Amino acid sequence: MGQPQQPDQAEAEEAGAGEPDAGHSPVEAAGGGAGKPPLRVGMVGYSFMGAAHSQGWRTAGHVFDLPLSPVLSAVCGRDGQAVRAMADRHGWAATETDWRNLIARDDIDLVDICTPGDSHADIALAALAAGKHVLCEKPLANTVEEAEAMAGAAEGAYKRGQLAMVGFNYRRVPATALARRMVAEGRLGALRHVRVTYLQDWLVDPEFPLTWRLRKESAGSGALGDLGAHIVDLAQYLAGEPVTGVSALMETFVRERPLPAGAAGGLAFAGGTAGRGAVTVDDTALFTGRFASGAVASFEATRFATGRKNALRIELNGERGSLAFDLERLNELSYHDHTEPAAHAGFRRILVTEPDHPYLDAWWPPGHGLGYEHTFVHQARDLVHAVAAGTRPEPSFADGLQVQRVLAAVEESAAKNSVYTPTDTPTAV
Ligand code: SOE
Repeated sequence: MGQPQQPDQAEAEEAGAGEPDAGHSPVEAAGGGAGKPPLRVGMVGYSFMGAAHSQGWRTAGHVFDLPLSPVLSAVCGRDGQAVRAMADRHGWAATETDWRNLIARDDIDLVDICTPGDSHADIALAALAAGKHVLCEKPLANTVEEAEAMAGAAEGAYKRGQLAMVGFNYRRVPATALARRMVAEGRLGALRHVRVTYLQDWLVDPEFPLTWRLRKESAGSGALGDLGAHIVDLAQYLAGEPVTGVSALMETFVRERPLPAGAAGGLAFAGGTAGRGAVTVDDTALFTGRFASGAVASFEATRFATGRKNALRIELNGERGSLAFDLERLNELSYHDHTEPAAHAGFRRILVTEPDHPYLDAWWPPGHGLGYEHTFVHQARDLVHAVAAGTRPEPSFADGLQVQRVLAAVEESAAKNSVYTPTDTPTAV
């Protein structure tokens, strides 16, 4: 399978305006779809997340028996040449250089938004108004106000038969889905602690340039929105309840960085730089939180955890047992059953590769593990099923709004010397 050529290409350049690319003939549907009605996807953004979502759409129908067959109809980005190269590599039939033209196409049923956060609201609202289903990368938006508008529009659209989902892909790791199932079965009993960290280190070098993820106007926030959004969603999803308030601390360690000379987007950078500019987002966010049930949580999101590449770890402790997960060992789930006799109780490793584990009936024999990209295949699978059945997909835009409220409360608390800050009116998760 083709990997993205340059995961760090210009994500910030992806949502712009320009001329449609008319001269390319369609390629085949994403497969496994003989005789099935199509679900025609148009994607905005074509870099790291665009590549990951492409994997999802292209593979889902080959692995799972889906009611609709995903078709990679068109991909959109401002740089016509770069987006054409991406389309050829990943199997998209056509390209556009203006997202408005993509939305206007009548060969698109679903718009998949993989751009930086500053364009999520505009694209999602326009796509819903045009009658399309929407999948939007996380975080849902850059502000609570935008997220509220999006969740409101999604609710109205749902009544017209359109669906809207947020791309919190870590819900779709078989081990986290199994953890959710075990919590819902009551295996942990009353929940006491949720302990979650998301650690990366790609900003440790002070000469790493000021890309869009380091600018408030494009990313909304830093480690908080990028990584914190994931762990807030995962914690709420696994606990089965929303965070109701937080006390937070945020820090920006490197306040000025070189400006990239050209377009730059991702987590590795090879281009030139020119001048310096101010970093306007957080490098790290640490916060504690409360759940309505009385359980408490701690969160840490950082891009400065030297040596940690993509370490999302979550542990839940309840009165009857505990669960622990580490994204860097994503085929495993640790479980301690506290009702067993102390003499032989203890954490044990569940190898989450059995056919009766979530998503795994369609994959490889036990022990033949999955990876990061499969979360995007599962995301596509779940959304296709929801579209076919007309059921509300999860995580919904309302769930994305709830996460946004927690992020806003974290920023407010950090600005007020960590004072405890409620998350407003929590929606169900
Ligand atoms: C960068 O920190 C990033 O690519 C996030 O934006 C993704 O959401 C996460 O899955 C991996 O890391």
